Amino acid sequence: MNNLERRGDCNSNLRNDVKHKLDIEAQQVAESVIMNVFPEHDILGEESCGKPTATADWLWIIDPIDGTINFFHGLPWWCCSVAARYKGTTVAGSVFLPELNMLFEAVCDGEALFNGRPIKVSSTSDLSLAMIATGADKWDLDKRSFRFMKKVSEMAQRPRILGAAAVDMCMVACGRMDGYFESGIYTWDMAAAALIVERAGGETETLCQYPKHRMAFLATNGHIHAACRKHLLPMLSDRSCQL
Ligand code: LIP
Repeated sequence: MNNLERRGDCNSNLRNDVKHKLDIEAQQVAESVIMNVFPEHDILGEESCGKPTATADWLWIIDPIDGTINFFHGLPWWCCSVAARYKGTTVAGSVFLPELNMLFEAVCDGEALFNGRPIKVSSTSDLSLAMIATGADKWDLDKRSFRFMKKVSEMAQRPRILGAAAVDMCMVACGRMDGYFESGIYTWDMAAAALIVERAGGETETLCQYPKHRMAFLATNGHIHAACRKHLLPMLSDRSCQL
């Protein structure tokens, strides 16, 4: 938190993304802490400085700042996300929002917690009454841009673009959102929050897997999952989906 005055300290500020120096510094701190205790483990992160290929049984998945552009512009809607996987299964995950002092966490055989208290997904079962978080999908700004935003707007009561995938999914886990979908997020965006949604009684699904850890991902309260999938999956078939 003592780096908030460095919000503007970025390596690049582009139309579609901000590369922030604190992303790299925070990743390095997280890696050194983990490697000091578990030198034989592997690490995967958005700013990964770790080993290039994951061969160990244990893999730590780190997004030091999820919601980087929010952080850069001064919005508190960003988080640090860490997950631990054992032989490919996520066994623990935590998502912390430093400026809002909100900690979401879960282990694979326990309850999802928000600041230490159990949470559960919403009971909304009518998709037309659901609030769904999504992303801007504005890449390339071609005719395909915003088509997912348009679809979510059509199928749900309201879409919301809040700019931090892991936080959006934690809102699903605590019942303040009914679902989350994005057509292109990364393993480090979703790894911890997906476990939290599942342990809160929700459902998560990779609708399409793309190269380099990128995917189309859906997380819901479970009740609206099939309806969301029915609307979204046909839109994904025309991309390099590996599923
Ligand atoms: C962000 C995601 C967000 C997505 C943004 C960006 P970052 O991650 O959390 O959901 O819409 O495009 O990818 O880059 O801030 O860690």
